[in-house]
Amino acid sequence: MTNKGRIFSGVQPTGNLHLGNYLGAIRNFVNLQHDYEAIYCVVDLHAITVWQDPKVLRANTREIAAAFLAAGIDPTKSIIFNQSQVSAHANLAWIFNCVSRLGWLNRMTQFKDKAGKNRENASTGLYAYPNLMAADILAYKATHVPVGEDQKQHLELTRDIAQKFNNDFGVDYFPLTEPLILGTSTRVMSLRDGTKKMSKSDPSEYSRISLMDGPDELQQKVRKAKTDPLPVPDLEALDDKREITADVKAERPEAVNLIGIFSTLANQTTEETVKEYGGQPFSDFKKALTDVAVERLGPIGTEMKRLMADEGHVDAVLKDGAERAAAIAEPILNEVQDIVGFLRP
Ligand code: AQP
Repeated sequence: MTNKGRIFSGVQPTGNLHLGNYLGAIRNFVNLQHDYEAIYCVVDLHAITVWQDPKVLRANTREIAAAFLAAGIDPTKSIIFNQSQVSAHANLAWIFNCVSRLGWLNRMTQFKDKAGKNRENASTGLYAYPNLMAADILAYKATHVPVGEDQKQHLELTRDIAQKFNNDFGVDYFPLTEPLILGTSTRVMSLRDGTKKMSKSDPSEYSRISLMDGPDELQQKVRKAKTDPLPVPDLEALDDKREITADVKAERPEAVNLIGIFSTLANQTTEETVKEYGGQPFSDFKKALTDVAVERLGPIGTEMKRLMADEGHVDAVLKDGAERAAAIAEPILNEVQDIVGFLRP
């Protein structure tokens, strides 16, 4: 393992890859690959917990792989692959279905959000999703998982499963994986509603910035982003940690969200941003936000489009990644099978 340990993280190929996925996850993946042995997965098994058109699923799988590459993940250094191609994930998930408890899954807020009122009609896969996520991570005995804030609860469940497995079988086998919730944009909010997270499944295109938006789309979306009549908050809106106070966040969620996005894209602190733009009308600040978004996201979108037109290259990266991932996960699965008592004649 390289220096600090081994990381695993995944993104679902469910289309509409957005700025939240980039700032909360993919951007960190790029930085972490220098210090950790990194395994980055396009989690297609997770995607089918809700209906996916097969043709679209294939295209979306390539889209995420292209985003990983375009953002700067080096496939010769890190592993990039799609989950279904390494059977250890599904195998270990079944074992974890038998370790994990119904009571634990019943507490998962993501299932409640995603199943909504139509709970009886949700797939059993959607319900058991966190067990598969634990298998994804523990099939590699990953020490750390970089994720956005929304995945923290699932990570805690992964630790519970690891601990129960170790206790049940009297072994010290699985590590207690730590989340890495990094950066200033661990929870990017919708451009239409600052109390809802930016999400792939929001029906409004104007709620999110897509990684493949061109300059015109970026400008339009930022211009239409909801704000309030007040100017950009100034230094008085900061607490003693030099972050926006909880009161201002609660009163002006959309304004605070745009400041967060700007600061992260511009690689500067909240304090630097409010010092520079505090008191100015939002129309001016939105121009600056558009410029930095075009500068930072434009090249990634262009490279993604180029890669998506080169299916052969993307598929070759995924195939090579799956072989390297399987070489790590298969021996771990075999050891787990021995611990559980499965005969391997
Ligand atoms: N709004 C967000 N802010 C910060 N990080 C985010 N992530 C997702 N949304 C935000 C992080 O992106 C990674 C990949 O997410 P995913 O595609 O596997 O699953 P998700 O969390 O279900 O993504 P979406 O976009 O929100 O999709 P839907 O609409 O289906 O729920 C994760 O590390 C996640 O934390």
